[in-house]
Amino acid sequence: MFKKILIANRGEIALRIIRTCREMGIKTIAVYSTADKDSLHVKFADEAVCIGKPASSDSYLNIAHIMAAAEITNADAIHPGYGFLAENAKFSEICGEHGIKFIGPTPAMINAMGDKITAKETMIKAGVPVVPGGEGLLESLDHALRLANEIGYPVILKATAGGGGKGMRVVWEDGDMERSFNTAKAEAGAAFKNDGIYMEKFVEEPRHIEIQIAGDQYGRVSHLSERDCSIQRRHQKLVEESPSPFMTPELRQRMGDAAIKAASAINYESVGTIEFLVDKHRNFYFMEMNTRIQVEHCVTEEVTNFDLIKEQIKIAIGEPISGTNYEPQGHAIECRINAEDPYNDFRPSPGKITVLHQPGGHGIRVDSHAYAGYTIPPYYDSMIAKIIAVARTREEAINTMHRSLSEYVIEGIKTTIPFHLQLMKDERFRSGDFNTKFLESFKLL
Ligand code: MV4
Repeated sequence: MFKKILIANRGEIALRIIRTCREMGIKTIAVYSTADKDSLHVKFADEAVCIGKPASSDSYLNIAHIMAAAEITNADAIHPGYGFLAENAKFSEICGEHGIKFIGPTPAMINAMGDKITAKETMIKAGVPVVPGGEGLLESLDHALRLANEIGYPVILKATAGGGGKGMRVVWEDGDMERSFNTAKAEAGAAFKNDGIYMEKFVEEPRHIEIQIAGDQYGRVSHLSERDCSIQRRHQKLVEESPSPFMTPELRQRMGDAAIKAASAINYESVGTIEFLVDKHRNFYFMEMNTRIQVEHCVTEEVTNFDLIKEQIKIAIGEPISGTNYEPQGHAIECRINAEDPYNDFRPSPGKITVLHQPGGHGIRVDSHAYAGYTIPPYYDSMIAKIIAVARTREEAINTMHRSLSEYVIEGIKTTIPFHLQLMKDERFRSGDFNTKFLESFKLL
């Protein structure tokens, strides 16, 4: 087993990884920017190394600084967490060159899913359903117009180097194509230094349902059921749950099979997620694969009783997985608590937490790096806690979540707690009748 793991991340996920390492008897090394010197991950790790100035490019994204920290501390492995370098093929490659195990997929696996057109072609070959559309890059405006008329409007333009919603354009008719084509291309070029775009049929009012998978070094892949992540705002997930209220045993079987095919097609090693769009007729389409542990992994942990970080570390050391698929037991919901003002367009609200009482009690898990007296720096993600409620039924989990939110005391900053309190009482949310457009019409009182 690894003796020492360096955690190339911060915040709640760094703490989450430290907890599992401690249970496994593995020593941990925290890295931190000068803005994070008073962070909990620094205090809780066995060793800590400052890797630079507050800007991510000088610290958590700085490969040279992180590798230097790993060398001087003798790390056997690096866990990238999520965000930052988690899906950086170059980083995975450099770790390998230094004889340090990257706890995640190989560079080839990251690249196979990082380029969306390549990923889609791989999925078609593997027999995974994809959204109908033109194969390959759009060569010209003319090409785009021809293809849109073949597919039928509405269509969506996406960046091949994109993901997570950046640089997408929905086009409803010929007359809108020129402008959309040009802006999509310009945005893609500016955001990803790659202006390649492609086209798909636009699926209206879809659900976002993803399948958690795990693959080992011997080519075996299993799935651990789904998460419904349809409660999103501007491509930021706010609430996730498992099982999906839209799921049926038959759909889980079909989506689970497709997810295993998808991961097997690239011989995927590590934990990962296959994201699908699901329409109202329960047709589902591959959207993208996340080659990392995700923020919302906790809901799967609570309904399957797996520690996914532990599984990820065991896979990295070369242990085989069981090869069994897992059904959710009970129901888990996660609310992301962000330091943002929900009454003011979710504007970030960094600053000092003066008073803090985090919820607890039966059925509640809180993953957070917040403490009373902690100052949230303005440089990074605004998520300060995840509350996960677990119960036998969805209704009970929602009630437990509402109860826990109502006892959460946090002063000094604004948070998204009022938003979640109202959502947990919302009739449409409670009935399970929602899709990715739900929050567009949700009014905070
Ligand atoms: C789509 C779509 C409808 N049709 N593709 C958004 C994130 C990126 N991964 C892909 N996304 C979408 N792709 C087709 N062909 C609608 C979205 C989409 C969306 C997807 C999941 C969750 C929230 C969303 C919000 C707006 C649009």
